[in-house]
Amino acid sequence: MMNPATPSSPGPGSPRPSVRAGAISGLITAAAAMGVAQLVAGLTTPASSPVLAVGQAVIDATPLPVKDWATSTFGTGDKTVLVGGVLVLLFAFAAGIGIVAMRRLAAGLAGLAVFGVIGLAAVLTRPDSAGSWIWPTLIGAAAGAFALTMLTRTAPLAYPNGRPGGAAPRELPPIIFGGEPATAEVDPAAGHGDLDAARSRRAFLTTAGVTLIAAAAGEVGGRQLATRHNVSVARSAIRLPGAARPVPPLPAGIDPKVPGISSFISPNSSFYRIDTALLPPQVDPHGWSLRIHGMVAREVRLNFAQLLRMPLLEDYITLCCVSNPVGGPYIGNAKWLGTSLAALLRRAGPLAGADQLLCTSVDGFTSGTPLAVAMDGRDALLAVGMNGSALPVEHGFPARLVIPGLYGYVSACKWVTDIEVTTFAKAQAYWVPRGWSQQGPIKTESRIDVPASGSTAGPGRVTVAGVAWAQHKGVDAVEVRVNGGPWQRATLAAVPGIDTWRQWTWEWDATGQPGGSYLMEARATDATGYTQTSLVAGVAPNGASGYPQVTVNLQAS
Ligand SMILES: Nc1nc2c(c(=O)[nH]1)N[C@H]1C(S)=C(S)[C@@H](COP(=O)(O)O)O[C@H]1N2
Ligand SMILES: [Mo]
Repeated sequence: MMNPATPSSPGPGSPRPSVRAGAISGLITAAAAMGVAQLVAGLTTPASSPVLAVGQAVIDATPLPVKDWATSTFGTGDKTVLVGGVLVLLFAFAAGIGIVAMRRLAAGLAGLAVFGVIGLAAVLTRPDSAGSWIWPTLIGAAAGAFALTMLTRTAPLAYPNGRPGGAAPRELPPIIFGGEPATAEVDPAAGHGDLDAARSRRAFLTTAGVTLIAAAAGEVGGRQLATRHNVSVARSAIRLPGAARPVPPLPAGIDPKVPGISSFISPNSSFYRIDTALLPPQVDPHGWSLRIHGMVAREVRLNFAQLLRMPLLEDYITLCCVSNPVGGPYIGNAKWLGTSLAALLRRAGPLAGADQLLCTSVDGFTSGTPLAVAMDGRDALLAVGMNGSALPVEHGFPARLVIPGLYGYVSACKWVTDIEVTTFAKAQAYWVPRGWSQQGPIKTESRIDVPASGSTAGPGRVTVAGVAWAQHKGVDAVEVRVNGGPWQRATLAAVPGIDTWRQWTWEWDATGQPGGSYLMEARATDATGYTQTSLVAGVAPNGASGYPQVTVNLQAS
């Protein structure tokens, strides 16, 4: 469709809307399309928003070096940064579409249609999508088309090179939407140009303002409506049964009184969160089920009520992310409540030759766990509880896997709904084609929590403290050295078992040392006799290694 006000090939001297008006129109069009799409998604299924779906697709498509850079630069804010980047690109293109539309509306609308197609493709390729997920994109695109049409029709016209005849640039009156094309009849030199120009600008600004308000209302309303779908009410209604095998009380000597040392238990509210989900999946426990199938003697299906009737075990297990840099924060320890994964697998009866559990989340994420590890007697859990409450939504409500000794990406599938017993040769889990190792045993590591790097300490005694971990092996020793000097034994706190991190403290007697900066390093030795390597490795492809290092400035004594 052509806008009568904007000839397809304006001569250099003919009036047309300014580039600025075009760019503004494009931006507003994008905002309107997205706002309306968010609103429709909020009314129907929040995950069907094309904005989310495209963001999610970008996250899934991000190559390892970029994801690595984003994580190391922005930490857990990496998703926000990636999506922000996408929005910046999107708005840049939208501005271009607006500029083009001012000359040829049809071309602008075609550009908009390209966005619509990208949105539809993203939405429909989400693992949990349904046919009805097209509506937010379609209705959003239609709203965008309408907004763009209105904006081009009301955009004030200006002479790009000044007015013919040498007068100052002035603008032309608006085209009344749906009315006769007026441009042809208007003689810019006829004398009432100023009044008309003012009217025109007002019409454009009104259209732009109304559209922006609608866009914002859609965005805010859509977000608001999306919360209707959250399962926090269903979650708080859950009464978890007691454990058939509870943990004994924690031994004395846990949590040494050192300010700044990691607490033995990481509270749910501050437990690190890593996943690919822009919106944590909202899984109603009443609709949840788990299917175990593939290379098994008999398929097993389990709903949430049946899961809660199974014997539940309690255990302290320290979860760790493969993306945790040396000294980094992506590790946490919790008391988990769940049923034995091995028992469930025995019920299904894995067939000979199977070596992998391909575990799938409701959002399509998959983790690949060695079958042998899940069955070797360690507390591999299909967990429902974390630190005494139902799993928080961001941590996998209503059910997730927790397996001591393996990085989260190969063991800790959240919102798990499907376990396929298969082989590593046949199936690759989510992160494997993206450059991470198929196998992800946790490396024996340590972290110095205090003193903080760059802080000032002393004079006199300085308490150095932190945590060390070698899940399902156990930490036997931690040593600390200062400025490359001899390694000195730290004091280990008690632990309830071998599946958690272990707190440690060491007193540095800095009495008599001159001021200046000192480098602290630590290393752990696990119960197999292996000592944490000094070899520095980045997080990809199978976890960082090296000694944690902290520099402290010592007050001279
Ligand atoms: N569904 C789903 N489960 C997932 C992930 C994910 O992206 N999606 N990430 C895994 C990774 S990489 C880690 S380290 C752990 C983190 O669990 P947390 O967020 O509860 O700490 O979850 C694992 N389970
Ligand atoms: Mo992870």
